[in-house]
Amino acid sequence: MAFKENFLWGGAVAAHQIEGGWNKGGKGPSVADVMTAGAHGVPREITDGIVEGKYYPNHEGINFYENYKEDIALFAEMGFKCFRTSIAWSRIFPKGDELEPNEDGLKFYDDLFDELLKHGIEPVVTLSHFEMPYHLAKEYGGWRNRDVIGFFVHYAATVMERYKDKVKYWMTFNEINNQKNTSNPIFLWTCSGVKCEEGENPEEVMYQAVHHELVASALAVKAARNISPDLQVGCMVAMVPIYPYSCNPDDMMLQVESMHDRWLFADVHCRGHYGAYALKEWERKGYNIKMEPGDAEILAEGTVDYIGFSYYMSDAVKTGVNEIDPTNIAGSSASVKNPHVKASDWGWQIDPVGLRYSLNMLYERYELPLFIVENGFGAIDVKNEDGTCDDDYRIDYLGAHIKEMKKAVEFDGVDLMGYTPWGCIDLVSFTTGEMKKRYGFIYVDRDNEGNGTLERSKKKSFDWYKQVIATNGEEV
Ligand code: P53
Repeated sequence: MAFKENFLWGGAVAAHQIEGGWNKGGKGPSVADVMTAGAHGVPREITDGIVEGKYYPNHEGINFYENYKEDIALFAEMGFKCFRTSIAWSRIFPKGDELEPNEDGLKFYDDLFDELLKHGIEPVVTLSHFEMPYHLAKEYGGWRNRDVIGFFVHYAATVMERYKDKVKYWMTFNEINNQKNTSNPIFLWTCSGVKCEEGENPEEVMYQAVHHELVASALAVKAARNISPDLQVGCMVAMVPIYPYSCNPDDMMLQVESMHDRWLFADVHCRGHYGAYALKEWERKGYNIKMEPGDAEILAEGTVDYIGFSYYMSDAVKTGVNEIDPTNIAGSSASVKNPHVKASDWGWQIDPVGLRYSLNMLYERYELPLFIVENGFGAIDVKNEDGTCDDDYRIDYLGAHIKEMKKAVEFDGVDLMGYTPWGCIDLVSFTTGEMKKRYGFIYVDRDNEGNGTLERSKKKSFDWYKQVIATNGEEV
């Protein structure tokens, strides 16, 4: 058998994309609550506060806040061993800088985790998934401000202490490396609550915010160790591996340089210090990234227990290309289309082999347990009259990825903890705010404008995934 007996099959979501109830139970607004809906090629607008008359799809999400019991029953029916979600920070600390947590918010997650455990489903929890309190972004400038470290660590320690007997697996910052792409303001905003001013260098601002987050992540790891030796804290990086377009040595070297954009974050999380290439980049560009005495020790002491990562697509780079393609979400300035792979309707390049490649690269580099906490196929689904949906393309996508993941375990010896496909129930797309970009095994009746009954129904992939789990990945 390829996968361990206790392999964590499940599904993944984020609070802001499913919960709704954006102002219920004392929750404060988060950075996701001021983002309007966009579309492929149409950016989401980040408004100054909540503006009347605008449509904010995350305000209602798919109303998991009130419907979670029914949804968890469906996950249990598929045989989920785990369920990855995030805690909405602003449910616990509505503004972010309070001393006392909001008991209603804490109670909501107690009930949610109890419901999961009742069904034998292990919660896997991200502390910060693009939903920091809006107040911290607006009044403090988000993670560019060092004070946010203290607020985050207080929040992290509060929830880890509260749920230590219910939640074993934690991750600090979702896709912390997304913000490396400063060409689209959505990434700095959602990762860090940062908006750049005229005349600022967004990359320098980004590195400063990232440094604060990395210190905060290390402090959260240290806090977890004091709370309970049972807790496992991981990082979470978006792994979009970059290939050289050709075997031209210049393309190969460009690939190595481009991959530094990916490694920088995981290097600090896993090794406890910045790579030499990062320090050289700051020196070359004249960046002044402020660090305090003691930061180096904190980073060294707070390395993670495992690596959580998302994998959707690969990318390729070619020398001589110098234009950013704004529709390429994965892209660096040298990105080109890979002629050997197809792409989704949103231009995400479909490459199952790239998952095996990623597992190998990560495992060789860090030799830490790996957890694929997101993978999936965003597509336009058509619901049949009887509520079913023939999403064979999704079965093909996920099946092909699971086969490659199996090779990584069987042939390459990678230590893999689990697999949680993204958006196991349809939810609000992060990059576009659409509902029609669907990932789920479970269809949710809601459209881009917020119309629909919110009724849940099973897609064809529902029974397929149930069988995958029942056979521990033997029948794909
Ligand atoms: P949507 C880029 C590359 C890989 C994953 O995205 C990414 C991104 C975008 O930054 O984001 C993750 O909904 C993210 C989820 C998100 C999911 O991918 O735009 O962790 O919150 O929903 C899918 O199709």
